[in-house]
Amino acid sequence: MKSAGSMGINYMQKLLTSNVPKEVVKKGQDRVVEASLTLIRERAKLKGELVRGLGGAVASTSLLGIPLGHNSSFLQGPAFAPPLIREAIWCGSTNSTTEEGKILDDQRVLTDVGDLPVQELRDTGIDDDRLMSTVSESVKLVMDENPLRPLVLGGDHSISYPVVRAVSEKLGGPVDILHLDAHPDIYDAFEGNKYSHASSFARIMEGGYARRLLQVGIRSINLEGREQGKRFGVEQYEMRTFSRDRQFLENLKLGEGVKGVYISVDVDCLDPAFAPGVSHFESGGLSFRDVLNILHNLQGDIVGADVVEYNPQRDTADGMTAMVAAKLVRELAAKMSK
Ligand SMILES: [Mn+2]
Repeated sequence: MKSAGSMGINYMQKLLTSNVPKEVVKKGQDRVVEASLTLIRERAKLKGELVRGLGGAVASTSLLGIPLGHNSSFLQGPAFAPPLIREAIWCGSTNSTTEEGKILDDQRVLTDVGDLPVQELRDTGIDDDRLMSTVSESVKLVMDENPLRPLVLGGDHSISYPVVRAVSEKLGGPVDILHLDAHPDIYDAFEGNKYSHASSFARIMEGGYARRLLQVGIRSINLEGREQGKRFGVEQYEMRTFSRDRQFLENLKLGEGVKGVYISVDVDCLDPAFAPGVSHFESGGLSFRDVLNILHNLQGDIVGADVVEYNPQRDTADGMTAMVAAKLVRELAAKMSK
């Protein structure tokens, strides 16, 4: 079996094993990293100027795509998700007003800075330490442009670690995290990969980037998941007790006394009946309305969010789950903007 670090699309180790001198390769990698960040930086600047010019926004959601799938333990499809989620957001089958009345084609509510070119970056042979740092940098570039706040389109769940790290570092302290998922993603490492999509919340808790971590929708958890949860003081709300916890979870108040609230939504928090386009089918999940009730009623200053693990390669032919992911993004964008 190939190691996690060598999996993925168009990944060329050849550069590193060729006769090209190491420093030449390194310089080339530096240039591609910088060029990739320049595109995000300039788009974020432009969108920031636009939103500030329009005036009146305290917080304004901006989409940032991280098309990264190689840290999945099973399937790689989430690398292809961001453009399909965008297409579904604007596909015209519905209007641009969210359930709570925000208008998405008002750019003070929603802008887009595009995708970090993850495959092109990996194609230079950079390792995941460098790649994840570049993801963090891209998030900080969005946050440089007040009042823009990042809503990140995954990608597999490994991206939440560099994204939350960036948000916390930029704001200068921990956040409270609401994490909706079938899985706790808190393995110390999975199959030897510390950046695995099943380990992102272990890295986040170790880094001290979260004061509270609430995991909701959990229904695939083993002994290590529970022990790691205890070790880090995670509040794990399992589906088997959801009917009991519902009242509490639908009236959350988070982020007071810290830098705000971060929301991470793994599409597989939903029952596969609602969202079949995910890598890991885990029955007994949340309904779409359950998720919206939790999100709509949450009180707190949302400083960043992600929607991850949509896998177009598992979706129905008509892209049903793309619409589901898009609606999550729409409602979250509306909730973040103010
Ligand atoms: Mn999951």
